Amino acid sequence: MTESQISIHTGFAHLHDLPCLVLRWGKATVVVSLYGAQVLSYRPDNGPDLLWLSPLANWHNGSAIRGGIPICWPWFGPADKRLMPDAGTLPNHGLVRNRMWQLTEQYSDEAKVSITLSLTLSDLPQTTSKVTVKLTVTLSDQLAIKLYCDNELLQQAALHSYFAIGDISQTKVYPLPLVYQDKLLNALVDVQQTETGFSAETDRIYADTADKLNISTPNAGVTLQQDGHDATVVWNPWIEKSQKTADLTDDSYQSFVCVETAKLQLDKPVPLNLVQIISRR
Ligand code: TA6
Repeated sequence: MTESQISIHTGFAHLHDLPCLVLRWGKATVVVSLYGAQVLSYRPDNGPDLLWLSPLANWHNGSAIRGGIPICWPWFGPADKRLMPDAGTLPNHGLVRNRMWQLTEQYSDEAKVSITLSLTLSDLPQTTSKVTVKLTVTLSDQLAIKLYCDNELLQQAALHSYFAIGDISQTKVYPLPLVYQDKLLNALVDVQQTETGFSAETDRIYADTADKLNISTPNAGVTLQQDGHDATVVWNPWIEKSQKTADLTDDSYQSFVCVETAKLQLDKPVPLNLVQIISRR
């Protein structure tokens, strides 16, 4: 019989006053912040956390928490001008990382434990009507994250997952397409191999990625199952951007890689149903 439990908890790591939910299924635990509906920790057993949280992460003064799985919605990166003329005034990665979500559903049995957090907004640039976005977190022998919005909107989204790694110089992500959009060069780049390593700042959008990706790093590895996506973003800030980013330490780049399941197309209004499933390899 696998014990499962959902509990409310104040604080996680150095974020002592943060309202959180803790999900337990057997020896597995997940911590989810109500602020931003952000998964902060996933430990499949008593072993290491598969996710990374910056030691300088902050949630006050409207900050987005640096680490875990930030929710980028209803746009990714800088808002696209197709959403509104003065998109430049809008925050990076959408409107929901710094808002308090509500717990609207919960479920637990011996097969799994699950919560759903919801947020209703009436200040989207895409529409004047109220829109509800939901996040369902399901823990079993894997961690499934589903971000969904039934409204047909011009909407982008990303599950901006920060994965803990042992050594950035020995970390690889694969299989990836042979072409990617390099956000640093603002250009399409062709490559000859279907895996990427890391030796400099890396900020890439891979379109039409496989449903299954792997992150390999010394002593550990993660498998991702993706659904509802049209792209995967791979990011590591490397040295200079780590030094310049307030909520990263100078050597943070050595400790995480972001592999982000994303839905970026903006050619027509559609509902959203974006899934990332994380399991240890
Ligand atoms: O997903 C990669 C990226 O878009 C990078 O360009 C970098 O900006 C990163 O997200 C973090 O963004 P944030 O707004 O959380 O600092």
